[in-house]
Amino acid sequence: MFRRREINALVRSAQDAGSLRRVLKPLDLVMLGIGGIIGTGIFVLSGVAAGLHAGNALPLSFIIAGVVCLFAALCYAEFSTMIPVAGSAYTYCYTALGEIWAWIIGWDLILEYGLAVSAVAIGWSGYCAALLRSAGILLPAPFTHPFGVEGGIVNLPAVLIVLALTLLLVQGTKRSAGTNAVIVSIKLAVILLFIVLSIGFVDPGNWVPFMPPAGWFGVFSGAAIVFFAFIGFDAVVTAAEEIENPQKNLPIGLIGSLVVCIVLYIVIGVILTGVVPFARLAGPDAINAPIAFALNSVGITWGAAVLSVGAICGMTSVMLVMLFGQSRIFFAMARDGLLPSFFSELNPVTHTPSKVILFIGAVTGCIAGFFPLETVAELVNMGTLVAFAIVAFGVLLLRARQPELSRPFRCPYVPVLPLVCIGACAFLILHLGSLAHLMFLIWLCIGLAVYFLYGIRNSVNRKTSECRPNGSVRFTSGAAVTAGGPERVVRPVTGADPGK
Ligand code: ALA
Repeated sequence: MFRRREINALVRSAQDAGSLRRVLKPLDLVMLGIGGIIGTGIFVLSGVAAGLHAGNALPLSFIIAGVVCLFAALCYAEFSTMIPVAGSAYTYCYTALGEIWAWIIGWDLILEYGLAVSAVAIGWSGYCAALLRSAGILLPAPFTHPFGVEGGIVNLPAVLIVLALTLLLVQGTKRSAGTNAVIVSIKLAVILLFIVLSIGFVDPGNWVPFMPPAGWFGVFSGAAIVFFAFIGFDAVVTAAEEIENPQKNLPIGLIGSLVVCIVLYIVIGVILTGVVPFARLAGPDAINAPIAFALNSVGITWGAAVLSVGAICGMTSVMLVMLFGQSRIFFAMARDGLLPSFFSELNPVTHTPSKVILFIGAVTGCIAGFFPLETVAELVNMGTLVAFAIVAFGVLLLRARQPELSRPFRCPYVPVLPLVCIGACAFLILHLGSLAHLMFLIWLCIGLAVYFLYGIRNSVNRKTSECRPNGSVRFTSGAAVTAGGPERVVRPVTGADPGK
């Protein structure tokens, strides 16, 4: 349960035959990050955060959430350059904390990415229906709502968009990255359009008073909500095995995409609250589309329509990145034997884990089609904050346990920065609802049951490793620790570790 993977062997095994192709460049990564970040959070939740919690201090909420994410990104950067293999926080925990912790974090990330895809698909469907309605095309209610909601049977557009993106991802990573770059360019363009069109309508009188009625509590509650708007940058590291020169390019992708989004969000927050008195953002007309509402309110209706198209594009790329990230976590967990080997088989033509992508697409598509997920954003935030805190803890632990390891990127101000990151994540978790806490615990219990019934028995570590006195585990580099097919053999090391 507490065995750890040995880093050099882990990297070697990922480089062996059967692994993914390194095709992603720095710009692809920044685009991948932005693709995962800008979506429902800014286009929908910014209105909720300003109207109901943070008021004119919305930019402060963005700064707080953004800084927490930046600290987490620096911790991710240290880990991901040290261990540039698929699996993200899951793999880092395997090396720093041990198998059971890796399982918990992997299970947590499956929840985060899966529900994020479903939630964004539902939002996407709502935006699409509204845009078509404004063009005079009415979609039938039974096929735009889940069963039991407003006469609905299935939210068909949500299912179809998830399936379409699933098929795109199966085609191959480079093609997906290319499509993502086009979509991200469109959404950046509409955000810049919003800034240019609305900046002339800012009334500084709207910014008074600056602090919300609930004071700092409102600002922090707003930060706990808009945190959702930053989720997604961590998906960059799930592509670690498909990145050229990951030691150099991963930090660029992680930190670059996050900084671009922090700056854009602060500017949008300032302009939004300057154009519309914040209390109006909580109104029924604004709550689902606050940014388009701001343009409509100053009479630029064509701009609002263009922005809606951009928002739809934005949500599309978020789903693409999240689906991508989830498939790579599954892939890594299955490669380690903690999930059935079926999930780690690569398609020989496209070099993608196509079976797992199709499986995930089907499950998240069903959730999007049949469930009204009101508390999903909170649950997604919960899962992500837990993941960030564990990664920061892992950085501290590995610095103490293995200070001699080569770290191409070093997180600055250790141990202060990771400790602040852990504290800030815990603080934001406390600002989330109790339902999210409860649902998270239930998901965790299900995960532990799966681990003890399947993972612990089939773990590659357990079957093929030799435990060192300190509990870490070595593999020979002669075979890939990939899918569990009969041709893929992993031999325990009996002599010196050649990677040392
Ligand atoms: N950050 C992503 C969004 O806002 C999850 O949609």
